[in-house]
Amino acid sequence: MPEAAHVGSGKVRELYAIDGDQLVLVATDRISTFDVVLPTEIPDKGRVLTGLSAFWFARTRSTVPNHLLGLREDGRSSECRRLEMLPLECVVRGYITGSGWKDYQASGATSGQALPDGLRESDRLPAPIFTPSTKADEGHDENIDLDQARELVGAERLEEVERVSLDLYRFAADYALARGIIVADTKFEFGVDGEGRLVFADEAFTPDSSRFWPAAEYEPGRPQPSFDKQFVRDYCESLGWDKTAPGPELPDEVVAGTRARYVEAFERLTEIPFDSYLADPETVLR
Ligand code: Q0N
Repeated sequence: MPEAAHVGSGKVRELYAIDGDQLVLVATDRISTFDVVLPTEIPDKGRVLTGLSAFWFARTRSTVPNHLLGLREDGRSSECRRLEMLPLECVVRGYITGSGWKDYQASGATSGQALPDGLRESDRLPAPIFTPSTKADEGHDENIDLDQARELVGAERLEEVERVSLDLYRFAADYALARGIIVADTKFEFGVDGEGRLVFADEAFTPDSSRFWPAAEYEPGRPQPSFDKQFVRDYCESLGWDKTAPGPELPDEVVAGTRARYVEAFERLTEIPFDSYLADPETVLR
């Protein structure tokens, strides 16, 4: 992209500046597991994630404005408004898993919020909770309590992002559950525009920013299979790989099975054939 300056890299996405006001966010086909990016790509994974994000941005505009300006023809690149990002990862958990489950086992709480006794791993919480974390450039984000979050963004902005985050989660989790997918938890990033308005940025309810579980297989008391990455994890576990870089190459059948799961998530949630998205990405916005 010679017309744009590279401004940032994530594990699987790249960010370019078109000018002072506009960015292009490109979702690659890279996949990470156990926090390691694998040498093998999953064809169309980036298109699935870009299309899903755009779908959710279009459907949550009445809750909060977002950074999406348009989708490019390639289906993997989105043009976005350039914002001042808040230094906070806004996590909402509807189920107790991952670092929330670890915190709960150690202390009965997560992010300083007490939880009922007797929860089992993967249990649904009585109500979704807002558990912010700090952005770590390298390695894991660190869970923080609401007092620490308030120091980072101020009391008013924190109240606003908590309310908006919970609203977004309730909407998407209900929507997804009706289509057979549990959104166990999710992570949002917000920015602020030139007028001081809160804007939903980055990605929206993708399998990379959220834990998607197949509702048909949900059974609390154990870890749940990942909707999208379970074949990859199972294959990696079968190798006895030590989960440090470099990760293993994936065989064709694992790649094909994983691609099919990403496409299935897209089609279940959007009710749009993935081929229709490839033919005209803006289908997800209508
Ligand atoms: C921004 N990040 C997070 C993509 C994700 N609209 C925006 N305006 C200004 N900055 C950002 C956005 C957005 N979205 C978001 N970094 C900058 C992480 N990146 C890392 C690279 O890949």
